[in-house]
Parts: sequence; C-alpha cells; structure tokens
Amino acid sequence: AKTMEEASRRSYQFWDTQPVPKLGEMVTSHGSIEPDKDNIREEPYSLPPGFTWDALDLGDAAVLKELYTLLNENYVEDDDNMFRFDYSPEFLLWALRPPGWLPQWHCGVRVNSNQKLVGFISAIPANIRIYDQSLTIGMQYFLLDYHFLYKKMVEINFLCVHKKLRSKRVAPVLIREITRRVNLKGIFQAVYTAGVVLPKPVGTCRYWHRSLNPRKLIEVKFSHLSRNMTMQRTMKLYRLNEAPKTSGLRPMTRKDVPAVHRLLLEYLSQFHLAPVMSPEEVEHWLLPQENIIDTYLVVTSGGKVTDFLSFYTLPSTIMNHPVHRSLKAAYSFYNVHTTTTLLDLMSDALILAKSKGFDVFNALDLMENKTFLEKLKFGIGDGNLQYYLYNWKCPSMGSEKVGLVLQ
Ligand code: NHW
Repeated sequence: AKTMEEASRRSYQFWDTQPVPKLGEMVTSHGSIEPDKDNIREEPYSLPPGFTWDALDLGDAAVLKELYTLLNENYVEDDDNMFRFDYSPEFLLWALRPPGWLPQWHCGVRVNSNQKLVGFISAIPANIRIYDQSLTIGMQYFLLDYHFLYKKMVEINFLCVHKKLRSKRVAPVLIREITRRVNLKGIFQAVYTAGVVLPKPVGTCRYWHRSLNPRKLIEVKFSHLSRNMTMQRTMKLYRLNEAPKTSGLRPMTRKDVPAVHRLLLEYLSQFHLAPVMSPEEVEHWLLPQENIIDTYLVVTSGGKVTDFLSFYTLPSTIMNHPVHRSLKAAYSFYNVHTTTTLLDLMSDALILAKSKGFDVFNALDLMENKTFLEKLKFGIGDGNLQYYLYNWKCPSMGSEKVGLVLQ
C-alpha cells in the first residue's frame, strides 16, 4: 500500500502478528508493546528449502561486491521503475559499520546449490530519544507533563529479496530472524523507514528535489519541462553561484569532532524523534569521505564552529536510457545553524553539490527543512517516506518533529 487510505482497507498477514500499533489505532500513551524477553529462541528461523543464512563479512571485498550487486539489481525503485538506488560498496561500509556494528546483523540469505546471495537485512545500533508527552485527558482540559525517553535501539535497513524470489513470504522470515539476533543482544526496539504504509507510521515525511542539472533531469524524465517554460528559461531558473557565500566555510576535519558533537546534540534536542550520538558516532557519520559524505562547517575568524551542513552521496541507476546511465544525487543529512540562517546554509549546500557534479539535491520535509524548501526552488516529490518504531508505541508526530535521517 502506498497511501494510508489503501492501507486501512487491507489486512496485514505478517504485520498483524508483530508488536506494532494497528493502523486505525489512536495512540496516546508511550511505552513498549510487549515486555523484554529473557528466553530468546536459540535456533535461526527456517528458510524455505534450498536456502541458508549467512552473516556477511563486509571486510572481504568479494563479499561486499556481492551485496553491492544484490542491491544494485534488486533494491528500491521509483514508482515508474525508471530509477533504482545504486549504493556504492564504500557507502555500504559507511552505512553498515558504524561504532558497535556486529557481523551477525549483516544477515544474508544464499541459495544452497550455487551460494548466490539472494536476500539481505541489516541492523546497526543507535541511541534514540523519543519525546514522551504523558497526558491525562480530563473532562475539558488536559494535564501535560513533558519528558524524554532514551532507548538503545537498532536501525533496520537494506531489506532486500531478489526479484526472482518475491512474494514468497521470505521478507517476514528475514524480519523475524534479524529481530531474534537483535533480541539476543538485549535490544527490543527498532527504528526503520519505508516508502510503503505498514502498521503504523510514527511520522510521514516527503522528499523534495532541487534540480542542479535540469537539462539532464529532463532528458532522463526525472523531471519535465513545466508548461510555458523553455529549456533556456528552466536552466536560468535553477542557475546557482559558482562559490558559496558564507565566509569561513570549510570541510570538517577530525579535530572538529568535539565542536560538531556539541552543536548537533544541542540542535537535535528540539525534535521528538532523534539520535543521541557519541563523539565516535559523530566522527563516523559526519567526517567527510569522498563520494560518501560531505560536511562543511562555518568557522569564525577566532576558530569557533557555529554551523554546519552535510549531505551524503547516493546515485541511482537510470534503467533503459541510451545515453545516461547514472543519476548523481546528494541527500541532505544533518544541518545545524546558530549564527548563519538555515536558508543561507542550504543555499551554500546546493552550490557545493552543484560544483561537485551532482544532478539533484534531495531533502525530506523533516526538522526545519520546510522553512527553505520552496524558497530554494525544491519541487515536491511523489510518495512519502514513512518512519516506524518496532515494539514502541507513541503518538504520531508531524514531519517537522522528526530529527532522524537514515541512509
Ligand atoms: S525500506 C526498503 C525495503 N526494500 C525494498 O523495497 C527493496 C525492493 N523490494 C524487495 O526487496 C528500508 C521486496 O519487495 C521486499 C519484500 C524485501 C521489500 N518493510 O516476502 P514477501 C528498509 O530496509 C511486508 C517491512 O512475500 P516481497 C526497512 C508486506 O507488507 N515490511 O514480499 C525494512 C508483507 O507483510 P503483510 C515490508 O515483496 C524494515 C510481507 O512483507 C516491506 O517478496 C523491516 C510480504 O513478504 C518493507 N519495506 O519482499 C522491518 N515491504 O503483513 C523491520 C513489504 O502485509 C522491523 N513488507 O502480509 C524491526 C525488526 C528489528 C526489531 C528488533 C527489536
């Protein structure tokens, strides 16, 4: 199901058995849906005959290449099947080996006969803060008492089943198995995002797209020429300055980790669903790595870091185009402002991305992003990105309260 309406009319054979709220359910309280278990099943769940589990060692270049190929050929496509995510092997290492990663959480499925990799799901550890607005509804007033909850969770990503193995209920087995492996480490909650509607989103976000190379985007039908617009006028509309305008803008270095950590921690405290990163995690997620993650800081003449912007690199394969093979997309990650305006910061992010050869800059409408999207000529995308929590119930929130970005 793509929309709430479609979703509310169907039943969920698998998800109805899981500790998640029902779609129609109005959630007003906070807390786990089922208690932590102390006897976790020892044996892996059974796969269909002919398939076996294999924890992938991504440190082995050949294995990493196998995962790359599985995803490159079978992972997420747009609704019209024109583009498919093309996560690079180096990006996968960044996304799957943050501090605290475990090999058994890189959970693969292979065909017995030829060892071909045909399924995958991953978990990585994360500390997540959720806003808890414990409320008592009285006759004509509510009594509010605000506080936050911190939970050790995992982030689930890269669920993929080979195209030839679809609709055979392999995905639920992958989900049950990763749940078991996470439970074995004493973790009982997870956060994940998906384009589809499942029971039950905690927040609904939308992608927006800023054309950097409008001619190519139109040629590959990522966007189309608006009515009453020529190619010339379109190119003029999206033209950007050559160089950023904020003075003191420079790439983040390892020495900047403590300052960036402080800024991020403080900034994210305003959102209702956000990661709580350690300095090690800030280093992992934000230190620039070529063709993976870019982070630029605003530094005063006295050396004080006041703001930063970041975006990650995730190209898409263009399916069935005679000339263009790949769409180079930058995705807005974490952007923190204290003295520079968010509008100026993001306008520089566009300029930097353009100068690095990106075709498009994507951003979700979460955090404070709605304040700059239209002003900076982003266009609204089709389809939502739903945010989910596993085994945690809490009232749903507007996209501007979401302070978490996954890969
Ligand atoms: S979302 C990206 C998911 N991947 C793709 O879209 C890639 C292309 N598609 C595929 O590979 C980011 C397959 O279509 C997949 C489904 C594998 C998606 N999340 O095997 P069956 C993530 O990675 C349900 C959850 O027959 P299939 C986040 C569907 O509703 N469930 O289908 C992942 C149905 O259940 P129902 C999804 O097409 C979060 C059942 O799967 C789903 O061959 C995972 C059908 O299975 C999705 N994206 O394979 C949850 N898509 O109840 C983590 C479909 O309706 C939960 N389904 O009968 C937390 C676990 C950890 C807890 C720790 C305490």
